[in-house]
Amino acid sequence: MSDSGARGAPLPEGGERRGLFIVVEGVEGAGKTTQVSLLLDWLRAQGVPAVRAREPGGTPVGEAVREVLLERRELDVGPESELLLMLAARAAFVRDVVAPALREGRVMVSDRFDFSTFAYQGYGRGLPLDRIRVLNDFATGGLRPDLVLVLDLPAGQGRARQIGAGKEEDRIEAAGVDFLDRVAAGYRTLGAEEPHARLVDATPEVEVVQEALRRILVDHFPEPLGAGRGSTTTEPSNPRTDAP
Ligand code: Z5A
Repeated sequence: MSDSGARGAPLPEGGERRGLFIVVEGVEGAGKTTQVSLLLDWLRAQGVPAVRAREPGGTPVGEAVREVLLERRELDVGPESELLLMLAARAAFVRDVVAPALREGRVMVSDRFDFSTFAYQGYGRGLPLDRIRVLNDFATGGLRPDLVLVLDLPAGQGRARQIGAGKEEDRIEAAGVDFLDRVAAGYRTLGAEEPHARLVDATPEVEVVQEALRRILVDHFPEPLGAGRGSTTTEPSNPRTDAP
């Protein structure tokens, strides 16, 4: 088990934290969904009780917030409202999804968590990071991930991948190139400076990125992730079949 000091406060509503909380972060198109799917395949093939989730989402409240914030492009949502809605979704996500999984000893792999708020609402929208951290701690009860894997990709490359995949811009992505560049730079800073984060080059092909992620996980968690219990070699998988 990690002793990185990133685990934060006790679980909401008590209980022992027996599992691991791993988060994959990065700009849109960085490959989070793809990489989370491959990690889940790899973990489950080793017999690790792994589950996946995404933010915003994962609960009825979270999915409702997701719809308002991402799909309702006609709404004029100010930065403060955007922040508080994200955190409202996070409070439910931690209480109803993350904490039970950690109590049950599962390895939770989440597509986005609090670095998204620091990157988009902090570095991107310009809200003060120190205030965001205080409000985020209130929403999470102080619970932090064991490890955050930040996929590092210039925002333009991520958008190009999304266009290639036929994905339309959501309300937040539509904020413009400068905004997305600030978000990407923010992620780079967080990935480099936060002690419980690792920055991973997301420009190579999918299998190369996956191999890098697996090596980091084996290095960090040799016990629960079973170093020697399975190869880190990427096996064939269809990442889209395991979407949330
Ligand atoms: N948001 C926020 O503002 N504040 C918060 O606190 C939180 C979120 C939690 C959620 O979007 C939005 O909410 C997001 C931030 C905001 N809005 N923006 N911007 P989301 O997470 O649902 O979606 P996304 O991140 O914007 O996009 P995505 O589709 O999930 O991207 P991805 O998961 O990183 O990439 P992918 O789907 O795995 O791959 C995209 C395409 O690239 C696909 O065709 C892949 O086959 C291809 N791909 C993947 N990897 C590679 C490599 N290595 N090489 C080449 N091509 C690749």
